[in-house]
Amino acid sequence: MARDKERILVVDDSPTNIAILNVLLRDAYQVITAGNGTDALALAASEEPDLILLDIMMPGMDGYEICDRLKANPFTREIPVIFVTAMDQERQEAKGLALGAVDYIAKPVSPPIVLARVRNQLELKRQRDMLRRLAAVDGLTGIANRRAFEEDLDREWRRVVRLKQPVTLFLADIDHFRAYNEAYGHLAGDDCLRHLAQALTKALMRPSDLLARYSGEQFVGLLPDTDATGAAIVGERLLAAVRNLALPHSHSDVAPIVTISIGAAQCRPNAQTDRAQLFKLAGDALYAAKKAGRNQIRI
Ligand code: GH3
Ligand code: MG
Ligand code: MG
Repeated sequence: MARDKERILVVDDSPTNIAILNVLLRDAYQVITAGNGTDALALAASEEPDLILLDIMMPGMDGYEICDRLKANPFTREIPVIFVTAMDQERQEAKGLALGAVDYIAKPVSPPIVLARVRNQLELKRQRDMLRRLAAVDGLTGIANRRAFEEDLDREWRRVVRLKQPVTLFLADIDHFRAYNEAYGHLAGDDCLRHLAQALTKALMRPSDLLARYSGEQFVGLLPDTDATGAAIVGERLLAAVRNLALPHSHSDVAPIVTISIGAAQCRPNAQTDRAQLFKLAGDALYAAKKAGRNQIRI
């Protein structure tokens, strides 16, 4: 969700230091604070700050260890960390940077330096976030691309293995799309792909369902916690969603409108299950759906 202000987590065991930084930052940013490592790690994971200002010398967990743990956790790894500390020897600064911190500010802090460095790092984070978003999106349709799908698949796959759930993988392919392009032109073909991507997205109802553009005219989807019966229901819904667009296709022998064929494969995976095999089965099922007359799902 969009925030009014960027959020900064200030971690320091000294209430005075926290107060100084809070006064300095609170006009421009939303400041949250932690007085020890345990609270800092919990807040970093739950509040998703855009930047962390981290003291080094603290009783219990010190700043180095906090930084190390932040970088080891996939949920907090990308949050930039600036060390703010009185330990300003070269060796200590180098150690902090080696742990993945992006910058280093010496105490007692100079207000304009703090503000400038915070501003710079937040700007860099904005740019990184934008690049990451762009890299995950298919430029034509605006849905996830294959790269993003494979990343999401890793995560969802671990989850279904852990929860011992069935999972369905499907491939959806436009029927006679070459003829569509030839009849209506490539730009109309691109529009068709965009409409289909939207319709398929809308037809998938669970937040855990994944959909991506797999290659030119193929979409790939993952349906966690879905067995063959569920896959058939979702598949019919996807087929209907495309038919309901009623995009004219005068050169199809299936119907006078654009249709798709779907191949699905399902299994109840364990840690040893071969995902490539599931892709192959879905591909075989797609081929069977095409052979059997298109505009249908095969599992
Ligand atoms: P089938 O029903 O067996 O799937 O036949 P088909 O014509 O859809 O399959 P084929 O693999 O022969 O052709 C796929 C076509 O998809 C060829 C290509 O022109 C078109 N295509 C692939 N990517 C794009 C794209 O990004 N934009 C457009 N407009 N067309 C694309
Ligand atoms: Mg301290
Ligand atoms: Mg096709």
